[in-house]
Amino acid sequence: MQRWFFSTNHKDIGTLYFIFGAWAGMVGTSLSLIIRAELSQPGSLIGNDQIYNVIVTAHAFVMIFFMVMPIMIGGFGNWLVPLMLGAPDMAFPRMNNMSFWLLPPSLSLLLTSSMVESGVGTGWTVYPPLAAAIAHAGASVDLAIFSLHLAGVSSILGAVNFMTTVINMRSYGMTMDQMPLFVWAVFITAILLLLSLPVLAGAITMLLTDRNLNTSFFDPAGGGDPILYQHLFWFFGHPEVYILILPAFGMISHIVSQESGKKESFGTLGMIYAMLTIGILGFIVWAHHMFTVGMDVDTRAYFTSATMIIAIPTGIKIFSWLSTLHGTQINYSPSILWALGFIFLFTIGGLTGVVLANSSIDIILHDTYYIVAHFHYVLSMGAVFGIFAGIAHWFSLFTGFSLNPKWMKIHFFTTFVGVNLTFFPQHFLGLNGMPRRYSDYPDAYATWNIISSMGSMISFIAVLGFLLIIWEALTANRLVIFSPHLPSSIEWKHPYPPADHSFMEIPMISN
Ligand code: HAS
Ligand code: CU
Repeated sequence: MQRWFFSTNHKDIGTLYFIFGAWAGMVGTSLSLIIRAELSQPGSLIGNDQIYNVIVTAHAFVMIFFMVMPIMIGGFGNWLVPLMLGAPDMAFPRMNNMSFWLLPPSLSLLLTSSMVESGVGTGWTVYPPLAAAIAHAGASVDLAIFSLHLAGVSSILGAVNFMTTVINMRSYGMTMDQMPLFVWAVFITAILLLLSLPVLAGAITMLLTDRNLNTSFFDPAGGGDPILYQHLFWFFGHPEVYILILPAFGMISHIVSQESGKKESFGTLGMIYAMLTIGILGFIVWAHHMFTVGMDVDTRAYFTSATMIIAIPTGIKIFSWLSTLHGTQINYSPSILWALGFIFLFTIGGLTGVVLANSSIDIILHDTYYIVAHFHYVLSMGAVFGIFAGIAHWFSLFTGFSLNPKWMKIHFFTTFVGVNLTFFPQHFLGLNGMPRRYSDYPDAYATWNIISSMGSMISFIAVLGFLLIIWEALTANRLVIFSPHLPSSIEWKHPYPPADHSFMEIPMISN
């Protein structure tokens, strides 16, 4: 078998995750384009609402579990955490390989679930009774559950690996408070994964037995309660959204501090405490996703207040990044452009989150496009901008080659226009009452939907351009030479030179 298949090297595995995540990203993008095509004008394109909902569900699953998480934690985490700790590799290198190889079967099960019977048209939340055996007969939902089981095992093993590595394999003399912020971010993300995924696994397994073995955990006819599923799902689901964003926070901190030219980022210890606070609070706010289930007013008041408190540590992070940049001469390189875009657009998404935290407002806005706008600002423009910032910043370390900076800037501005045109109008649609997860709408919603679909085409053109940029960088042979004596080439100012210099091993591609 090829050497890369069984590789236990954290860099090889990180690269596998990048390739896998990029591939899944293409699948997820294609699905999103089908969604925007269906919604690009009133009336029906696909002609089948179940299929439309299957596409929406698959889009969310692919993007969350097979694009963002593998790239951020699997790709950047594997590549950078051992280097930043001065460790020779991850703590459990062979388990690391297994974490990766659980993902392709998991993705296969998910894609199969969309292709057999009538697919999973439940949304990524998989709520019963819609996801139960009557509304979704056939094997589709079961296949999706198995897919999540495998992805969950992969992530739990990965989380154990990162936590063990961070706790035990820091280089001699590096205390926890001296640990780089990206390592902290991945460490806290791993804790969140370890504590939240088993709850999801429990919930979907209970759903599986409800569907197949005549249990009735979620079926009132047998004494069960469908709301119990929602509580279990969101006890996982809310920490999951911070799992998706914390590694980006970590990457943005490195980029902002490096690009500012200052020796250290503003308030490093405060950043650590802010991430810890976000991680802890993330576990006690879950019912803000369920304000419409008929909660009593005290419970609503509690979840509103607890949720709004998260704006404080998040604000600490935003203002610390801005303070780091304060007074510096910004050299608008691709990585700082993505980082600035991240800070600006993530803040917009965060502010609409605070709007939604108010339970009385949320009862109006729940299940409308306002929610879709909120989470795409924090995900498509938060998490994804973080990924692009990381690629712009570390591509040369990973490959030994350099990206064309001019094309990278064009890519940034095209993406910036595309995603804002796609998602900003969705705030208006939501405020006007357009519900999510429907394939058609009254004519009154046409204008903003047309603009939104045009925005998605611009983003798609940007994606194609990015593929071209990667291809050009890999074939143009502009070799980058790393040296501790070139302070600007990579973050050598920190006390963690890579444990080995294996970028010298990267074979030169000759053309
Ligand atoms: Fe969210 C729904 C509330 C952050 C992702 N979120 C979602 C969904 C996703 C998602 C995917 O309370 C939909 C799930 C589904 O399929 O149904 N979210 C928040 C709040 C925050 C937040 C308060 N979300 C995220 C992040 C995500 C993410 C990060 C992924 C990366 N979200 C909600 C609520 C819902 C929700 C409701 C349910 C809606 C429904 O009905 O379904 C916070 O973490 C955001 C903090 C960040 C900031 C910005 C920077 C802070 C500064 C400090 C000053 C700000 C202050 C606030 C003092 C706040 C600059 C002032 C307030 C003003 C409005 C001016
Ligand atoms: Cu939440």
